[in-house]
Amino acid sequence: ATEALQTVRVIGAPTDYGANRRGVDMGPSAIRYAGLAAQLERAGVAVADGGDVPAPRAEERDPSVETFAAGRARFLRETREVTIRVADRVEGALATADLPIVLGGDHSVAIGSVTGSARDADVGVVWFDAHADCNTPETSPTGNVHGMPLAAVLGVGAFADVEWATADGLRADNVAIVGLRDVDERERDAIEESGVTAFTMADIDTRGLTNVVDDAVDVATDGTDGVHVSLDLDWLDPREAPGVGTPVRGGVTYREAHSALERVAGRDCLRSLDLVEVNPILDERNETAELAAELASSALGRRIL
Ligand code: HAR
Ligand code: MN
Ligand code: MN
Ligand code: MN
Repeated sequence: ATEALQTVRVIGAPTDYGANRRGVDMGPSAIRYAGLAAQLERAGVAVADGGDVPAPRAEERDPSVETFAAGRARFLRETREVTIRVADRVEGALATADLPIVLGGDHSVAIGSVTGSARDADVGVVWFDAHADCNTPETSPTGNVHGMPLAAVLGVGAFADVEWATADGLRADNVAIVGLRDVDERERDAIEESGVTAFTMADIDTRGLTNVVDDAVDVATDGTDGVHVSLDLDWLDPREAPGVGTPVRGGVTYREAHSALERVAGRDCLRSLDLVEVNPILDERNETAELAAELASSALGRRIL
């Protein structure tokens, strides 16, 4: 008998509430246009695209600052609406043994993918990003929720009381951030406090990418049922990935990025995946969206030989 193909379920989340710069809401279209389905098929999986979750345009809404005892979070109401929709779709995909890929959108959409992935399972998270995304409404210098999703899912700071944002089956012990090079002053304490494992670009320089990624996957697989990988395209160097909301020089190369996701595929632990922060307005001929599609193919185990 022939083995049934794994189906990947594509879930678009066209938001930019979490960011200052308009444009990442066009990420899902750009990544699809870049050939996501064809790239995934190269990895030997079947693709089911369920379209985008409804996401109101930022202009239609008041960016009213949510009232926390201390601090602020812009568009938190809209983020909540989208989070719940994304989480429901991710949960639905997993319930039929499909592998969900969430296309952002700004990185706040990961609150939905992680909470959805961790509803009925113990999950680990590998977070590829230039940024730690561990701000809380109290520590954020901007109030932008895309700088907060990891703190949110872990229930750090003011998020302790925000039920919809907290991931049930996730422990900080199983979270690894890889590629840090832009961390805010007060965010350092939040990282420390949260107990996540954080690898900087300097760790990659010193130990090499494959060692660091292997360690990150060890952290995320320890005692868990599977791993959620959140890929912020600003993880890569802006020379490779110019079309992102908040580029930071000194990121990983094209080859290192593929290598990282190939390592993940080799561990056979992938449960759900985000491709976020692609900004087509700032991109060059859609190359960053193409990169996102290619990297998804590597994460799904595209074979070379
Ligand atoms: N740390 C900054 C803030 O909190 C920048 C946010 C990060 N930008 C992202 N997320 N693209 O990875 O506002
Ligand atoms: Mn991010
Ligand atoms: Mn980032
Ligand atoms: Mn809950």
